[in-house]
Amino acid sequence: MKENDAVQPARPSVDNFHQLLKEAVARTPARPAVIEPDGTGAVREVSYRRLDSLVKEYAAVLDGLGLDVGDRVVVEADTSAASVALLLACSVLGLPFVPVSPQTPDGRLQQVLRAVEPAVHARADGLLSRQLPPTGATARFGPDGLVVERPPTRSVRRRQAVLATDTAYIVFTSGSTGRPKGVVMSHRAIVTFLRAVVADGLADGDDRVASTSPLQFDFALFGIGIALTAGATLVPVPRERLGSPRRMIGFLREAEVTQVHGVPSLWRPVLRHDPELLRELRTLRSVVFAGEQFPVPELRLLQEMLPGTRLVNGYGATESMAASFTDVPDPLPAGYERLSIGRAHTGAEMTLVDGAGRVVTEPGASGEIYLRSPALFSGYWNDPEATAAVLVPDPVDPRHGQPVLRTGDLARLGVRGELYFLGRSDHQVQVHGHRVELGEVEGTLARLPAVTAAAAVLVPRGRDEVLMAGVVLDGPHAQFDETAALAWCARELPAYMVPRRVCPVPELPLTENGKVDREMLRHSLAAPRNTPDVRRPTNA
Ligand code: HFR
Repeated sequence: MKENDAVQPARPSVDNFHQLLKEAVARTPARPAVIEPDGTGAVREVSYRRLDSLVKEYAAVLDGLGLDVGDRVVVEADTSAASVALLLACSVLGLPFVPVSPQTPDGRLQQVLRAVEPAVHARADGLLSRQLPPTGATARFGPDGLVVERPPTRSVRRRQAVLATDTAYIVFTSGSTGRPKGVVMSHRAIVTFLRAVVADGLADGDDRVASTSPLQFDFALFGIGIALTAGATLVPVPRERLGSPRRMIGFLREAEVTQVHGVPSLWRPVLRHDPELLRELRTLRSVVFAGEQFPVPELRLLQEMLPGTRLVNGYGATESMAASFTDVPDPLPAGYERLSIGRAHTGAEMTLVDGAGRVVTEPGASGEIYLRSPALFSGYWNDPEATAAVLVPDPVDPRHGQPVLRTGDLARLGVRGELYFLGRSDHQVQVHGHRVELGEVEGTLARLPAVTAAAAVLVPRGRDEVLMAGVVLDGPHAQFDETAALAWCARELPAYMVPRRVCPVPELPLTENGKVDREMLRHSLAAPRNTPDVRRPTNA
């Protein structure tokens, strides 16, 4: 670099998240990048060319703030053309984005802000203001631009360029055990992963990919990334559409969506109340689900309502964005209990390790999944101990020094090397000294005719803990006989795995990311009304 050159603004490397947009704009500038509500009840198309100009506009404002590569930007928004543009503008300048959804409670947002100490907290236009103490710079953004309300203090520029190993984003996991952890993903990790998954055929330029997860869940970032990489059209589904089957299906049908991304619970309302509505989705070619096991009875009904539609079981953790994409057999064979999570996408590999630390090679044997991949996360934000616990030496040969991801998931090895998900190692609970896999209890309950979904939890009872289960029935008027259900479990499971109670629940409580909220379920099942055999105070 010549001596008298002014410091060049950070120039991104080729495998920067923004590069995915550059390539899509070069290929199909006029194609819609995003289809979104225009605020009048209709939808508008935002072309790749228009998205690119919005990115440039945002990047110019951000670049003027004198931030340094690595300074964080918290983006509080739902998925939209504007929020996608801001993620890309941050990427081109090497500013890690930290997505949070507007539903994030103040307390949790505070935890994230304290952890990442963002240079800017950018909020989408139209969001109600929060009662938060000022945390430094704030900005608002929308289709008309990015406006800095309170400028950040200028950083000393210590970096010269944006590299593939720099951080693209930090996503905070719900941290089921206590404090949420920030998963740090590099540009190289996500670009390598997204290119591999599109090359494996998950989506193409003709797809209209509907995204239904909140922005702080990397399933939403996955939908954005897949659409950009394939040059497809992203169709964010407005949150208010998700609760009502008719409104959700209506939106998907009118937008002529070809692929829907969502957690299994996304489908529960329409499957329970109005499954025939699904037949209206004539343009739907594939459904990608991820995040937890799809209850088999519900999956069967979904498959029946969407004949010929590809159902893809996407498995993986935020620490690698995902690991495998496996087509659900069509039709699902009878007695099919455990969904296959197949084998890792091209460019990655899953290995099973048993309790003794040996690599599992025998079909039928089970162990913990270790993931080998160039798309692994860089570590947990500011938490080297937690990082060292999951980025571990390769169990096949630790000497080469390349770490692998210890997933905490258990799986069984199939005859052709495919894996069958068994559950999380921390969903193994001890009941009276016996190890119980909660997924096994849930799978057995889900085989009862009236049951469409089940969740088992350990509920404190006095000094003891007892196994209890909540079940969702297939329709608001379905009959349920708890005694018969318990007898069924007693026939199918060892005695120590039979729940003390099986309680019909109107719906399973869900976390912010749409997964079954076992903490919430434990509290509701422990509530007095659910335990009639507990002696009531006689003051009634
Ligand atoms: C996950 C991980 C994001 C985008 C994940 C696309 C895909 C996957 C993701 C979502 C996620 N069957 N159990 C399954 N990043 Br495709 O849920 N990430 S996470 O970090 O919040 O949770 C854990 O969820 C895994 O370790 C598993 O225990 C569980 N899980 N997918 C599946 C699953 C069963 N398909």
